[in-house]
Formats: sequence, structure tokens, C-alpha cells
Amino acid sequence: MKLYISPASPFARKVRLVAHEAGLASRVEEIPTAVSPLKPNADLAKANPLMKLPTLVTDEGFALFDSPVICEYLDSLNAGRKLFPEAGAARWSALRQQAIADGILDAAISVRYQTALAPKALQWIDWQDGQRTKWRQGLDCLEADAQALQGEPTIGSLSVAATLAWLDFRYGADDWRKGRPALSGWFAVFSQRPSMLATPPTA
Ligand SMILES: N[C@@H](CCC(=O)N[C@@H](CS)C(=O)NCC(=O)O)C(=O)O
Repeated sequence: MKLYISPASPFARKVRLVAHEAGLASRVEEIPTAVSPLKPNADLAKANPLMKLPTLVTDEGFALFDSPVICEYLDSLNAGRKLFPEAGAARWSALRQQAIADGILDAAISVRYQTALAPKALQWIDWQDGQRTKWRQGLDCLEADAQALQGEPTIGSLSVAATLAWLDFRYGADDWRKGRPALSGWFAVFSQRPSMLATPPTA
């Protein structure tokens, strides 16, 4: 399988974490790929018309995206304990955690694109503040329900870990830990997992 990634991408990291936790890392060839909303990547477009990372091309040559779909595909090949709980409350809790983690990233990355790529005259501060509210409230929601992250890893906790690590990487000065002791305590322990140590974000 070929996995198109950027070493800085938190969505790609989520997939890489799943590959490690599912015992599939050796079957996934990581292909560093440059993307930007301002520079179409014609090569990546052959596999993913949205030109986003991560994109997975299976051994059969079928291209999969976006990260929740890729993660579920990898888990379907997982011979061990499943990372997507199969049914019931555990499943909906893990999928909800993934949705919150991905939503925080959608908000934070859109702000980063605007602050890093848009000219000063096009900075829309009220809109950025609105996105920051979404990501702050998402973190508060994870803090309130941090107990649900405990236990063996799932797609939910792996998504949350990829998101928190990226916030440290890109928005370290914002200090998401402040006022969130349960979430930061959980993350300190989870960060020591071999899958986390094997996939640090790099610029
Ligand atoms: N919902 C997508 C989001 C993927 C995404 O936004 N990836 C970023 C990199 S972290 C990207 O490819 N950006 C390039 C672009 O927006 O053109 C997923 O879960 O995979």
C-alpha cells in the first residue's frame, strides 16, 4: 500500500498511528508529498481529486480518502484487536471522539492557512476568532469526557492524540493544557506509546 503523507500533517499522523497500532506499518509505504490549497498537485490529483493528504492507494490500486475512510480500511485488515469498536456505545463514543478531533483540526488548519498564506489585507480576524471558538470548545468537550479516552486505543483516542500533538507542534504558545488537567494527564501517558514515539511530526 502507498500512503501519501506530509510528515507535519495531523490527519496523516492519525492514519500512521492506526497503521502502527494495527500491526500494518511494514505494509504501508509512506510517500512524502507536498500539498497546498494554492498549488494544485497534479500527481496527487490522479489518486485524489481533492488533492489532500492523507491518500492511500491499496495493493489493488484503489485510492482511498479521507482519513476516517483510510483508517477504517486499515482496521479491516487488522488481524488483532479492532480499533473501530464494532457496535454499541463504545463505537459511537469512539466515532464521536474522532469527529471532535478532526473538527478541531479543520478549524485550526483553516486558520493556519489563512494566517500563513493570505496577504495581510485578506486576513479576516472575526472569522479566525470564530474558528478558534470551535477548536477551544472542542477541547473543552474532550476535557469534560476525558474518562472516555482511557483504556485500549481506539480510533477515537488515536484521533485525539494526533490532534493534541499537532496543536503542540503548530500552536504550542496557545497552551491547550491550561484548564484541562484530565485531557493533558491522559495525553502525557498516551504520548509514550510506541506508535506515538514512531511518528513524531516534523516540519
Ligand atoms: N478531512 C480530511 C482533511 C485532510 C486535510 O485537510 N489535509 C491537509 C493536510 S493536513 C491537506 O491536504 N491540505 C491541502 C489542501 O487543503 O489543499 C481528512 O480527514 O483526511
